[in-house]
Amino acid sequence: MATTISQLWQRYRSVQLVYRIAAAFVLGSVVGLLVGQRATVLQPLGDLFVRLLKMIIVPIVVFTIVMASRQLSPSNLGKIGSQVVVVYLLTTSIAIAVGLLVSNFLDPGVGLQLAEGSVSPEEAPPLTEVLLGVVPENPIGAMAEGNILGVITFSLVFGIGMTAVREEVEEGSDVHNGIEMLFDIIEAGAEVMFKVVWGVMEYGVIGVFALMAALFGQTGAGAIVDLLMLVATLTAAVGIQIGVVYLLLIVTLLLGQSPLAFLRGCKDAMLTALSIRSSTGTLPVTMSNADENLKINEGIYSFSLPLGATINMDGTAMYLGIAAIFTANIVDVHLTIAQQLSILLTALLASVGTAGVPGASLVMMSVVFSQVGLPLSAVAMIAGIDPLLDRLRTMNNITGDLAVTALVAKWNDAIDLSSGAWDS
Ligand code: DAS
Repeated sequence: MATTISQLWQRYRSVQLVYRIAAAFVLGSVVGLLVGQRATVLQPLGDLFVRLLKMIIVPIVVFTIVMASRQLSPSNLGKIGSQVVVVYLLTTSIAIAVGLLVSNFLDPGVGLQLAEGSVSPEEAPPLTEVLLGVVPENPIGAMAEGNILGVITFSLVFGIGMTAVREEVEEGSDVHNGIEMLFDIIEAGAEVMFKVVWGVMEYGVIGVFALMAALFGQTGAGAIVDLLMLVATLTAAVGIQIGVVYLLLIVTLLLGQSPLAFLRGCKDAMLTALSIRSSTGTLPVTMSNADENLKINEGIYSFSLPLGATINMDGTAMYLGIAAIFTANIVDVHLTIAQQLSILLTALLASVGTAGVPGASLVMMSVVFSQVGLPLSAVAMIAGIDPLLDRLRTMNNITGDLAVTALVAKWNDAIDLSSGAWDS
């Protein structure tokens, strides 16, 4: 009998671990502020945690996406897949518009002066290259380079190919048995990876403590105060996106459910995302919340959540727009509406290509900045507090993944809205 992803969950996840990581986040911050620069000696312990997270991303994505294909036949994957992708792109576009509107209203960065000698913008890859990058030229190369989007695309295509061939050949034939055996092997691989993920998360308690102590030890309270407006702008935009788009529009109006019940159902994943700032690293918890609390059918979430953890990054996309306005303000450049629209499109595509790992936006920010001619040196300045901002973005990212997954599940009668977190 095929093991389901949710059965893997029962065996390996530990909820109180999430709260230990959150406690490490607070304690590390306090220690960093008290100890100051000397706390940066802990940085390697934090870097080790980030490396461990990056180590597990490719195998987790490959095993879970191919395994998910076992539940979905090519026919309904087409229907469900297109619903998921269209709604993902819609919520991301709205998120960027929200970010730009809030930035134009709060004007973060006005009054700050960027140090002279800004770097001239490097040549930005053309938008078509960002789009074509979704298809890997070499799947093994994509895995080696950590091109997560390319890994997802190949895993999806391979998994759908396996289910398509299995449907075409005669049951009991060598090919049919071979494909079932390959699925079993991949399930065993997923089982091992789930065990490894929770081992990495156990270390995460130390890793998060070290990362936060080093961050606040380095920047101290002064630097943070200087950039508080950027944090306030992102916080306001995330609040609007979660409150209006997910809770009011999707959960209340389209699902007809209580927003509090939805938040209760997602709290583990939201807390984990806030703590480890990695959508892909949070994936095991996101899937568990979808399964156990939101009662979404595995055939939907085990496809939409790994995909969402990489291509649906509403918080990231909105942040790319906000950071562009912030940088324009600190170099005293006025962005025209046309330039802001080009930021919207670039941020949309850049967020699709952003991996769900800590600090991923920083890389894509240079794509957006150079697209509109903004100095890349600002990226280094914002990087100082990115670990703080990244948590808000990542929490928004996974909340959007769960809201859209619940909506698509309802459209396909694949969610039980009378039990779990909904029934309270
Ligand atoms: N940390 C990324 C994520 O995991 C988001 C970002 O960097 O913007 O979703």
